[in-house]
Parts: sequence; structure tokens; C-alpha cells
Amino acid sequence: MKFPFLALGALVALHPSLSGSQTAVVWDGSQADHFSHDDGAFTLGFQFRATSDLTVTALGAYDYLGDGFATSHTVGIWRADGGDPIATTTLSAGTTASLRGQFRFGDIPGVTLSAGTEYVIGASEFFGATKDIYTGGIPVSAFSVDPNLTFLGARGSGEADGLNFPGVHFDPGSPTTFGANFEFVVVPEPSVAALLAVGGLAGAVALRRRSGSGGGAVVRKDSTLPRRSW
Ligand SMILES: [Ca+2]
Repeated sequence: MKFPFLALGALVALHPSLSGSQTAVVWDGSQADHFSHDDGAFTLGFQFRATSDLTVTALGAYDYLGDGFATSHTVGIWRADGGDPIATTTLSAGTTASLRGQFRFGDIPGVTLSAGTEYVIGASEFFGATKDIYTGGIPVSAFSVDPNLTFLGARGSGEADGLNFPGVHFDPGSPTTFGANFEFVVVPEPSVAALLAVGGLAGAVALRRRSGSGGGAVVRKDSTLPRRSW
């Protein structure tokens, strides 16, 4: 009865949500036009539309030079029409938060975003020539966006301390600013979840059968045993 295990393994390998988190925006740090102005503090990020149901697993903020933060940054995700953030986390000053690419990330309990819905992400406390520097003027051709979301342009707010809804919205095709980022897993399609459940169940049955034939508990078919009434 090897099929369930093989099928389960194949599904794990094929389905991205089961093989680790994906990153919303991947940028190698190149082609930035500038790094900050002499002002701040800004909350900076971008607007996007989820094209699949996504579970956000970590929120991130850009770390200039990758050498740690001068100050803590709070990162939040809102629905694009505003209101209270639906998820936030604060990344400590220094190098505590994990550096992955150009951003440092902090894990959060999974928050699910719905396919077809627009959201805004922003990270606080980006300053000009002091403290933590943001980066700007990055052409959209210089970074890639995971296919499970659509990039809808940079968002920002300033000059105010703390996490603020980034109310200024830039054209999606114009050079962008970083900013914020996030990691996620794709919520499995119901059919995939059902296949996994079937595979897991079949595997459990096979295990029980194998353990039964190997000296485990054996059910006796003994007509003399009292019948249980329900
Ligand atoms: Ca830095």
C-alpha cells in the first residue's frame, strides 16, 4: 500500500504552500535611484491584490546595507480601504529580526488574505539622512512580484512617528519605494486539501494494517463474546 505515501509526497513537492513560505516582492538591491531624503519619519510600503487566498506568515522592513536597524519598525497590513490594521508586528532595532534578501522579517500568527481583495502593507519609522534609510526610484523592471499577488503601486505616509496608514498612492507603473514586504503560504485549494486528507487517511489505515500484522492487537471473531448494544 505505497500509493498514499507516494501521492502525499508528490503533493508536498508540487504544492508551494507545503514547501515553505514565499516572498511577496524579491529585489536584489539594484537600480535604486536614491536612498532617502532629509526628512521623515515615513510609513512606506505598497498596495497589492491577492490573486490566491494567502496566509501571511511574516512581515518585513527594508534594511539599508543589511547591517541591522537603527530603530525599531512596526509593519502592518490593512485592507486597501483603511480601518485598523489586520496584522502588525514590531521588528526590534539591531539584527534580531531575520535578514532575508533586502528585508528583515518577523514571524506572525497566520493571517489569511482573500483572493480578489486589495490590501496595503507599510513599515514605519523610515527617516531621511538619519536613522533608517528607505530606498526609492526603483523601476518596476528591477524587482519581481510573486504571481499570487498583483503589485498595485507604492504607498506612503509622512511625516509622522509610528505606524500610519499609507494614504498616498503612486501609480503602479512608476518607480517604487521600499519599504515593507511580507512572506506567505498559499491556502491549499479545497481539492488539494481533500486529496491530502484522503492520502493521510489512507496512510493511517495502511499503518494500522501493518502494525496489526506485526503482532499488534488482533480483533477476535468470537461468536461467544457478548455483543455490544448501541
Ligand atoms: Ca541598516
